[in-house]
Amino acid sequence: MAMDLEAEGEKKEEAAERQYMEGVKQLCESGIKKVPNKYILPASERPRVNGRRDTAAQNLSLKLPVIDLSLLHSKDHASVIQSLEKACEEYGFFQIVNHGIPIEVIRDMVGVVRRFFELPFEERSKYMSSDIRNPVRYGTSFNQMNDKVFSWRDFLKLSCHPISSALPFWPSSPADLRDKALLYVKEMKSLFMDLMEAILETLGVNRGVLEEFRTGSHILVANCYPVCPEPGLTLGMPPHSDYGFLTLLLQDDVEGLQIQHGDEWVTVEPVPDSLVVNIGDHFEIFSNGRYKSVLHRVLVNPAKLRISVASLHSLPIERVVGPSPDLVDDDDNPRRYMDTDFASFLDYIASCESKHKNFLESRRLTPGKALPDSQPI
Ligand SMILES: O=C(O)CCC(=O)C(=O)O
Repeated sequence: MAMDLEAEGEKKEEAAERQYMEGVKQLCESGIKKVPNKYILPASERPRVNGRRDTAAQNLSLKLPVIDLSLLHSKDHASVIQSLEKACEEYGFFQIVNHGIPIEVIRDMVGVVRRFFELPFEERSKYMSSDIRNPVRYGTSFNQMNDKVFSWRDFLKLSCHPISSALPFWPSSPADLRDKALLYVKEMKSLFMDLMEAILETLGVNRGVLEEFRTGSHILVANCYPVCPEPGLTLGMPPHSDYGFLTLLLQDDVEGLQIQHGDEWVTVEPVPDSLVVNIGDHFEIFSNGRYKSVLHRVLVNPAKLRISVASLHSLPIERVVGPSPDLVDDDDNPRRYMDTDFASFLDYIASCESKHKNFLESRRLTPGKALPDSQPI
């Protein structure tokens, strides 16, 4: 009898685990009224502690620097470069407006992503894969193969480089997804190149590396954060930093993104049709620590589903990234990071819970830590 009960309990648990793997959208459609234990964070990691609301919930939100990119190619070039430098140094995050991307391309992208997540589960699940090297991947949580506590988020990841070999793998439904996403991806790439050129100028480094970014890695991550019945118990994404050089983030009009600024978590207010830009781990390494990749997380809410689309850019995946020689000086500014490459980052996230900035920490040099033999870029 006891054995029967135990076996039944195990069966139920296995069924629940399978259901969690199918994603939050699917879970919500089963009519849950409470957040399952699988998603409940330890009290110290929750967005509200002891019933008190945290900074975001008190509506203390941060006005990130807003940069008008149309001025980059005007007589105000020097002042835009100065604002970019200040934004990268003080915040690691900024918003851009007048970026030149047609508004319909932006709105169509959010629209088609929303329609993708509204598809029946059978359609979405065709793209499920636990292989992080797949050119298309539908999944849930942050790192679902390793997360002990799941995040309240489903995602669709699309490889964008080389585009001709990635495109045939992208979802064929909704029927306009490939067209809409392709237009968006091309705009993102060109905006990324403009931003990189300007930010390399702020660092005063040799800009020879710019050409290499043309064939660099580019991944699009569409995120869906369904309505959550108990948003104080879980997160849409745990605190993390991004691995690449720059992330260009499109968020809809629903608040959720928070960045760590000083000791506080502060909400990044959505600005219509703008993009949020942030420094990634590779850029922190390249700048030898001058520009920091900043921890960020996502809150969920009880009223509105939220959509965001992150465009992650870096150098070609086989390329070794290290501090720029122009920013290393053995006497005054010694090298602070080991070289790294994309393959070691992928191995790292496949093998552990990649939260916070622990990949970057693994590359940080401390006095006495030996340098590997590879060369910096
Ligand atoms: O949804 C957001 O606002 C942030 C997404 C994010 O941090 C990511 O995709 O890495």
